[in-house]
Amino acid sequence: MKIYFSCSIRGVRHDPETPQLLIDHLKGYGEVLTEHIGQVTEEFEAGISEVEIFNRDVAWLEEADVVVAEVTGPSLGVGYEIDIAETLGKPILCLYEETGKKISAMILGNEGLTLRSYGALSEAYEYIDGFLSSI
Ligand code: 6IA
Repeated sequence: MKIYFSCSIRGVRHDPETPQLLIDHLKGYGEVLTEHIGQVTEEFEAGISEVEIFNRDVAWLEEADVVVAEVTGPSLGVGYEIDIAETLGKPILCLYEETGKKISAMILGNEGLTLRSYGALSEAYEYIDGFLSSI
């Protein structure tokens, strides 16, 4: 299974550890096309242009069997990727941590998405397990 994992990079990154932990869990189900976005370092964006990033990510979205998005921190890129994935007809799981802050109504109000809120990360893993085994 090819998995496109989406999470905030230049938007609000609410917890620096969570993306990599989710990616590590997703790897148990197949190839995570975006595995490099787990760790954002100073060198992270060196050597690749904005156009190359956009084109590569759209190609990966086309290639993916499923999209898993961590949507706790607001991100233009994540919202945009969810829209592209929806247009492509991909199954989409959106996970967000219960922080007390409301997620955009454009996500919460979209009945075409599978939305799950988690407290402990173990709950997020359970939602991933349920979603991916149903595909
Ligand atoms: O608006 P944001 O930056 O928060 O958008 C985050 C989303 O856009 C993520 O889900 C990524 O899939 C995508 N995205 C944004 N920047 C990059 C990126 N830059 N590389 C891949 N996807 C990105 C750094 C490239 C670096 C590893 C050489």
